[in-house]
Amino acid sequence: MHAGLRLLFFAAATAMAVLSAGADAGVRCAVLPLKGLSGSDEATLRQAIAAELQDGGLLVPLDIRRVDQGFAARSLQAPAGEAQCIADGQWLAVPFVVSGSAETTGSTVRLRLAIHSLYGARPAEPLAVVEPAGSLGALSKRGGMNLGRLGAAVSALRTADPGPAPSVIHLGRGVTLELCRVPAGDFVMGEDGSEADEHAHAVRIARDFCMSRYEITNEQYQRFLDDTGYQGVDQADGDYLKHMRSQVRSAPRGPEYPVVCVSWLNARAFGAWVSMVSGRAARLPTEAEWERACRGGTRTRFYTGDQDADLLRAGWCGQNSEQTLHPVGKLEPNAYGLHDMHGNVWEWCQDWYGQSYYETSPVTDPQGPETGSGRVLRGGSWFLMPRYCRSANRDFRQQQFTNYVIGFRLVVL
Ligand SMILES: [Ca+2]
Ligand SMILES: [Ca+2]
Repeated sequence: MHAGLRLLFFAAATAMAVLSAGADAGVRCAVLPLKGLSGSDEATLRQAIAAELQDGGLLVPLDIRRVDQGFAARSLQAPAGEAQCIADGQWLAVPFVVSGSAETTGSTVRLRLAIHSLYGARPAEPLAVVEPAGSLGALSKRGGMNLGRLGAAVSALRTADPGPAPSVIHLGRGVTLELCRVPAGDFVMGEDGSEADEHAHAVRIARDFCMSRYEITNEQYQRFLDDTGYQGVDQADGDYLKHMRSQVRSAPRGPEYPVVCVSWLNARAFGAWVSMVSGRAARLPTEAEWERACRGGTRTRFYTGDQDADLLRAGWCGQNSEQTLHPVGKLEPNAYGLHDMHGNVWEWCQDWYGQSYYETSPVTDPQGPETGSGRVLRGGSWFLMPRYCRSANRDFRQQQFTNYVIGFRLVVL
């Protein structure tokens, strides 16, 4: 991985990525429903908060109606705590959320407003808190709440020191593996009206997990081979490079490209090595973990939207790849910070594939069928039409199979 990339504080990187989209681009945020107020008072104050943040020139709050519709559709209330703020921000796909509560004494309303960076090292700790108080009329007057500190806290991230390292595993010789946190929670897995094996159903991921931010790269895989002398188990007698050369004459072999021509068995072995090196359990994602991670809180076909054109911002597919794989991390990440979940290379999952598995799978942490003839592949590749790169699309191959469009990433607990 590029040395500079390793050092970037995740929150700062996110803020800068958004800001670099254009000189006038603001940083998206969402003002969540206020606790302790209801009806028109809540609506009035929250609109005023959003307007004042927007006036600050840096933050661009989502339309309040859109936030409320999302809450209503999910039967959610005002956030009960920091963890809920983070979860809400993630399904709203914004890097920052503002949450608040109010206490009313006589005609005085005391607000406590906090802003959270969802991708900081400690998202549960607010970046800044303000506590304006006054009558409803005074607070909802333009600029009446003095919210400058909330915007300033976001602004400060742009120039901050790199700060605490993001979650990183050191693989030796300066090679690292960056991780993103994927929150526990409920989501709808699958997509009705698409392919027969994608029956939409409720799934619960019981605990947070980390996932590698990028597809595993040549550099990382080579560290594993160098460190262990591992001889591979696959249809190419373990010589993944020889096999790869035979299939793609001019395949990019740079360290920052996703490793390909690795069987499921070899991907699993890489996970075991990372476990040994890091002292943390590392393995392939279950199919449910993979889809939870890919969606980043969305229900759309791609984490960027429903249209094929939306995919092109996030994933290398047959329409934008120029018929080759690409270095990891060049396109738009999802709300969890994960790159290339759509396209570039297919990704092995831990599970056996079962065509009708979704009909009978347990709600909580499904692990795939007991047995099968192939292992699950997810996300599509640079080679394929957009519909094969959807969040819900499933495929499979035998576990010793390798080719030049299949790679993987890891879950680390
Ligand atoms: Ca991929
Ligand atoms: Ca499929």
